[in-house]
Amino acid sequence: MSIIFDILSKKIVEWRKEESAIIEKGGAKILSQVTVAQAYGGMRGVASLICDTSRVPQDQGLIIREIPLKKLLDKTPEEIFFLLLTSELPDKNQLADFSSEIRSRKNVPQYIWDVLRSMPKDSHPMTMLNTAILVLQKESVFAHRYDDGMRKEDYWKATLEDALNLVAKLPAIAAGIYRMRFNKGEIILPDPAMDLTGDYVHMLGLDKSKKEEFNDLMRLYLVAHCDHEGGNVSALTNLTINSALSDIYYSLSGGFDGLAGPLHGLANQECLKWILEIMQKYGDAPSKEQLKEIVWDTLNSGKVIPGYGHAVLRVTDPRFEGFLQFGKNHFPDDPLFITVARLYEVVPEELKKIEKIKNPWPNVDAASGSMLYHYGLKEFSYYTVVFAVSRSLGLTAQAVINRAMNAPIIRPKSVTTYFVKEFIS
Ligand code: CMX
Repeated sequence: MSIIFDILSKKIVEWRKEESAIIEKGGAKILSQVTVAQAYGGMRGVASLICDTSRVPQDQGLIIREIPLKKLLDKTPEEIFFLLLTSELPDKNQLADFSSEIRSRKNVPQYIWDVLRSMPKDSHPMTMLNTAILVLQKESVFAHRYDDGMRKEDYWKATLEDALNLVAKLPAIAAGIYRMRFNKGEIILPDPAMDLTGDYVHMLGLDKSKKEEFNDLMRLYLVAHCDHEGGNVSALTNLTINSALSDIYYSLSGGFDGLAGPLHGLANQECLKWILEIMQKYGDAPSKEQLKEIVWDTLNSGKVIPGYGHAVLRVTDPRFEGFLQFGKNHFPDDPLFITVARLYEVVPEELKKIEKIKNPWPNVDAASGSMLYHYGLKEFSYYTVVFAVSRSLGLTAQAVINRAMNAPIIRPKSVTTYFVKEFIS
């Protein structure tokens, strides 16, 4: 059995003891209160969930297992997945073992390709991805072992099997969707000798010039989008579905249905679309004055500025900073990149003038799409799929941890407007 099962077996015993001690000592302490406005306002700011894989302080951005993202930007998706699962970065042996465990699980059953090929040609790539994950559900180790009467103690092991299988297969499925949906020729099958990033790039089959650079961008992309605590739309959906002991094929596909929304993961597609429209209107690299004009045209037409604002963050997203630095290092003269960087000089100052907007700063989606575009991945309806491949690391890790901790079914209480009217009178 792979090292990851051994490490987690030991850690989970400790984590369970720690949780019991916490609840015994401070279980009655009040973590958060909920105002009527918060109940109507998407529960914003209500601390009522435990998620140990990562946290997002509003003044710092993503911290994975107590390591700020800025210190992890040179890591690989395999290292990050190990960190999310275990709370520690792997040493050399652990990484080799973990990587080979993932590499051995890459094969995608033929029926997935058959189903994807039978979908309407204009299906959104996210619909194709979520369909593929759901169709793959029949492979769930958790579902089969549950049917066979698996003990509760072992739920996490079966969930980890599913997590490793899904994370290993998603790059092939995602790359296959790209090639089918955008008529790029035959799908390219996974290579068990390659790491997650290299294989994903290989299977996308893009122009091979600047291959090393694109490989590095993809590595950064897969690391930067991996997790963002437990309360965002996709994470909460994933955890809620999984809490019913629906396996992670069900929960991940449900979570990704949320990621497909324009206020969440689809914002990177929306953002690039918006920037390309600007460039079409004003020519390459519009001036600051022109950008200011377009920002107000967009706002006055009742639309949001994609890639700006956040439900939690109140500073520039460190993930945006990571991509901005990548662009500065590799293609500072690309007009698209110049526009992205110039928007960063313009948009926050304008959004600050609108009182209701709590965060005028860019989130990850303000830059990520332009990076993929630069290297020839120009079909921006595909960008949320790349986001999802990365986010599968965090969402599956969260599900494994919750099964390990025997997290109960999620069931907050709702109240009616009738109740609230009585309550405030
Ligand atoms: N442009 C215009 N208006 C904005 C705005 C933006 N970028 N960001 C916030 N606002 C508006 C909201 O629409 C809201 O208006 P109403 O009260 O009229 O509905 C008001 O400001 C208050 O919003 P908020 O409390 O600052 O932000 P929320 O927590 O409600 O929403 C988010 C957060 C991300 C949905 C919002 O900032 C937004 O729509 N941004 C643009 C889309 C985007 O980039 N999404 C990606 C986020 C990252 C991710 O999850 O992937």
